[in-house]
Amino acid sequence: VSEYDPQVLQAKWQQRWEAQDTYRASEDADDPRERRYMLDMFPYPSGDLHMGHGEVFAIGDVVARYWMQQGYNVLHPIGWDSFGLPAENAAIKRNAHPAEWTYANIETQANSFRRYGISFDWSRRLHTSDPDYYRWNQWLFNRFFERGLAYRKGGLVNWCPNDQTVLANEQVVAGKCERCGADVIRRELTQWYFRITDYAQRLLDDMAQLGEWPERLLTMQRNWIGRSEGADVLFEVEGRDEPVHVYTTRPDTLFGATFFVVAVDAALADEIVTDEQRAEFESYRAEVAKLSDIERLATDKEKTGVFLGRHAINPVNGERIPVWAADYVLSDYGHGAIMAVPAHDQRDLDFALKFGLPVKVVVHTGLADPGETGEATPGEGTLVNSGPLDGLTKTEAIAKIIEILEVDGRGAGAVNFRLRDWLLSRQRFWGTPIPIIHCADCGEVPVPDDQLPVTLPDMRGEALAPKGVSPLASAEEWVNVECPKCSGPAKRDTDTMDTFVDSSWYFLRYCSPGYTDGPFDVEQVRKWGPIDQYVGGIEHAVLHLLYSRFFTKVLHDMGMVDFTEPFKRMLNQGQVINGGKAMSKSLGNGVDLGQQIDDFGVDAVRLTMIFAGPPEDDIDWADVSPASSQKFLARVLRVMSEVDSAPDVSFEGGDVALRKVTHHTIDEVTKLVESQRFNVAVARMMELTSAARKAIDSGPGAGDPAVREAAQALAVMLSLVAPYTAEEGWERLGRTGSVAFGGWPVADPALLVQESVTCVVQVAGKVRDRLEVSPDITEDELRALALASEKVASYLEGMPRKVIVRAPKLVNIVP
Ligand code: ANZ
Ligand code: ZN
Repeated sequence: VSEYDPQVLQAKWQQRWEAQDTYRASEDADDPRERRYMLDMFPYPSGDLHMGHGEVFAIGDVVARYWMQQGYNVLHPIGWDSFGLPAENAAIKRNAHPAEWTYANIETQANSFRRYGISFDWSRRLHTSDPDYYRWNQWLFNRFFERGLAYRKGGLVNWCPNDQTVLANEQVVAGKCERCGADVIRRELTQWYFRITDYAQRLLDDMAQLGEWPERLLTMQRNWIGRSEGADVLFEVEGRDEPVHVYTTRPDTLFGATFFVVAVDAALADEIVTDEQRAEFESYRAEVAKLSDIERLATDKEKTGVFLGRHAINPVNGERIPVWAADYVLSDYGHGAIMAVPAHDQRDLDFALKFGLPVKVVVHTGLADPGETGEATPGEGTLVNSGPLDGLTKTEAIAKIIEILEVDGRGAGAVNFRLRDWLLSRQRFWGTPIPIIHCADCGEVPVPDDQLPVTLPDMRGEALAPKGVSPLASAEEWVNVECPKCSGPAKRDTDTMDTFVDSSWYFLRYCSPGYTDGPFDVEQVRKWGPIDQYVGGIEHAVLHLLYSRFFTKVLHDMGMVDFTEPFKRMLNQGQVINGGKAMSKSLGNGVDLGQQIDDFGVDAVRLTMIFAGPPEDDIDWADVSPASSQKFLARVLRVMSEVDSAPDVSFEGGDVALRKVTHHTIDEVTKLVESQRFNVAVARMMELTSAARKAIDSGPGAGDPAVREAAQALAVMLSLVAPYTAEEGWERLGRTGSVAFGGWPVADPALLVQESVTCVVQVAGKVRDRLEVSPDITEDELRALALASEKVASYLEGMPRKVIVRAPKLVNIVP
């Protein structure tokens, strides 16, 4: 492939694209083109780009370039999610400032992106760690604060002992820190929260707008929000004045409640435990504090608990039931206390069997007694042992008991969500300072908008080391300020914001990146938003993708955006793995993107990624061949170089057979790109390349207009995946301007007509009809056609017959 030198093409075209600002979105208000917004999740600047980046951005670029070819004014921006822990850890190690590491890595990645040929509009580049970006995080925080959507509360929070910071629930995965993998523990701390729970129902309802999101993603969000319907029931507890609330999804089983459980870490447990039971309770509580939620809730975990020495009264039948504390009841779900119905709930049954508590069946399901089998019966059935509910179905009983409870003032129907408020304080340095000043007299006072940004003080090296309190606390000069309200001595809040705040609205900033009167120009967002296609990892399902939806709704309520969902269509790419396993240092199976590019060229690497399979699937780098991709690209470029006709030649008189192949390919590739089956689209381009090659070598020859037509269509279609080769080919075809705007080819319907073959229909050995049929016709279809033929019909009257079908060419009807 000597004549195909990818590195030479890259150098040549990269330089031209930059000089001509080829992919810049037009800001011209008079530009008549419809707008489209294509976004890839912005990268975190940890070192150079890796294979994963290579894949996401290759996929996103197919979409962006397709729209450019179709004549849209496309916004395809890039920026960096540049606050966060790794920068800080690197700074501590090198005794440097986190900014040094961060911005050096950003430069490295920016250069790699340019080389990788992604069609970014570089003029809109942003970095979330720039004060003129994070200033607007603070401004938005103030707006949330004014609306009661940002608030501070004490409580048990997730704490990563390794990163020495709190984590949001969404950042705890299977009991471990999402970032570093350490076991997360619980700590009692006062922290800032965003009231995302106020939006729980809308986050669910608006999913109706997300028909073009992967179902898997929607399911994950739906489960995370976790809406359930049931009832709040009030139980009197002996020795306590106020009744205690429990939330249950099965109020129909109220007559089967045989004990009561309070979360061991709930204030209520501490309050009601009797003196005799206190010692045992406290030691149990200390044990549980070491466990994560996941461990606490694991269904296979042996049940544990202690009796609190008190009894509760069942509101419907006055029965006294013992009150226990246990870890399988969570303090921050429902009301942190439950009525336990062991016959119909497995966790309650396990607990009852362990501690010898009674099991009372109240729904007859036809299954064996749970007290005997150890298997609870949660399913449908008929109510028994339940007074006024006897004989009812589960659904009827739920309605009836809610009615009874409401009449008696002992409960009411209720809806509950699993979603918790978003904990946003972090005890780390490299983030957005929370713009609050704590004053002994005035309380929490927001830093006035005109004093934003609150910038980070200059701190470096050891001063940033995690100590369990925010490093900012030691910057005394920075911390001690005047109260903006009373001018008395006050202190800044020393926590920084979760970096997911930064990414919750960056896509809006891209619409007007230099804007100084607000986080974004409302008019520009009206023009560009919402995002037409978003591409990024499924790992953000209940993090970034949920938070961004929440922010968008709040901004909508503030009148700043006119849509309620930020991302119309979502694609979750697969991972690049090697040898069937995720790439990792310990396995030594890492593949370096830069090295692949050095070896095979950008286009071959990108083509390999796209050709490997559907974009949602993982790519096993051990199964693909960038070397064959490179050979293919050399072959296409040769075809384009050999075309021997004028750029303005009419295709009309060209070889019809090749023209048909070209137009079929255009038709199919268009449909395939629309339905995001990019890999098959590439396969079709390969077929067209072979057809053009054949036409040159053993067909009508390189001067036939059909060969130019095929080559030009190829250049445009190929530009989606292999922009350098396509650009070079376009130039060699004598075309001016970038191939990126060559214009998507349109298939001519006249050239799409199916080929047909002639089928002979014989009756008793004599030809009676000829039918024009598709070469793909099935035997059944052909039999039906032949028997329906009028010419044949007269010969068949009264004749007993056997029909022999040889599709597509022969039907023989014999007596
Ligand atoms: C009695 C009952 C009987 C229940 C039965 C279930 C089956 P979802 O669907 O997740 O909302 N529950 C309530 N608060 C809890 C807490 N803080 N920690 C652990 N479990 C809690 O589940 C609601 C059900 O989970 C509630 O309905 C309650 O148990 C339990 F046959 O009440 B049920
Ligand atoms: Zn004050």
